[in-house]
Amino acid sequence: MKLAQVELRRVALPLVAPFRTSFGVETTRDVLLVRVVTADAEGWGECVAGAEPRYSSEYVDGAADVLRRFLLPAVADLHDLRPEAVAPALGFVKGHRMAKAALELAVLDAWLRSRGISLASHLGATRERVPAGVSVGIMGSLPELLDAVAGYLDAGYLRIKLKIEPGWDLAPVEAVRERFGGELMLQVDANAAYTLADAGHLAGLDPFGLLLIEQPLPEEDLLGHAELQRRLRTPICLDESITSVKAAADALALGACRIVNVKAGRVGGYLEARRLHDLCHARGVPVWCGGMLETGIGRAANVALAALPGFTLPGDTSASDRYFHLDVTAPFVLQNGHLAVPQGPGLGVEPLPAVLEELTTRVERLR
Ligand code: NPQ
Ligand code: MG
Repeated sequence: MKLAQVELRRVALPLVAPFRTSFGVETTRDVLLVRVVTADAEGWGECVAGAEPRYSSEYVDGAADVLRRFLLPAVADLHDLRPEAVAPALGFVKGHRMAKAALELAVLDAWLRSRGISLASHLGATRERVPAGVSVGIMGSLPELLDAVAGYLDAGYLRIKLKIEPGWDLAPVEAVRERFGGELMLQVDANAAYTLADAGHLAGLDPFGLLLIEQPLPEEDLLGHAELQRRLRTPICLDESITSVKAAADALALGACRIVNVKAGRVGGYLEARRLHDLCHARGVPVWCGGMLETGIGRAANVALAALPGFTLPGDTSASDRYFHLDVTAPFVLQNGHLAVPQGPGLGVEPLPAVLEELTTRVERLR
């Protein structure tokens, strides 16, 4: 396989409601899609970088720039373009994992389509549907939060994740436990908003029986997470800190976490994400699939990944309508709290041409 043409397409998806986290408020998802064309097939990938570098150092204009100037030329030089060849060919570029992951996914999709193999089976999926959790943003008041959680539980979501920050942590957890009971699968995500000085305060979450607390401290602070874990009963799960299999191995060796959030974009691609799953599975460490407000393209890939056997906790693999009125693919819908794993070749989904046109803000064609 050889790269013939590439399209960098920017799409803007208005969110059904603002999504607030400790790092900011999102009202529109500005997404970069990558389309690769080869003689055999075409394929799509999605870059999960945000519009601004708030979740991590990557941002969508930066991803487009590094793809255009460095990543695409390196992959265009490959005469035997196979999915496993992409990451090594891009290794000379430091970082930019979300940009690399988007390109690798587009190549994977094209390669698997040309062979009639689904991404799920290629990755080693063992299930045909995956349990769905939902991430609930920081709200203006507790009644608003309880209404939102009630709506998601009515829709069938099997696990609730509350976004937290200093000033919005113990009270929302207590209110949700009081209203919905102790059996509800409940976890929280701080997106790095705390410091070790908050250890005593965060220990106040322990009585609520949470599944986990996600990324309480900054990305670089593995030792801080290890110290915090010694002071908490609630398991720490790392998200932002897990930038590679190596970072995960180090975090586990240090005792910085007991659970791992797997996001392919954050670790540079679905093949590295599979290796991350394999490492954790071999060590008996539970993993679950994170989410980055993906369109149906990235969502399809996440659902395929989440069908691997080590994904023992429900993921942030929500239905399309959790975020969007209109998705670029046929929407993913909740069926008894689960999403069906696409079974067709490659991603098993593709953009709907009319919707894609309607949502596109910019197209760049390269060859
Ligand atoms: C998390 N996701 O687990 C992320 C955070 C997140 C579903 O909670 C644009 C780009 C918006 C990246 C919103 C969920 C985002 C984003 C939230 C990442 O930490
Ligand atoms: Mg997170």
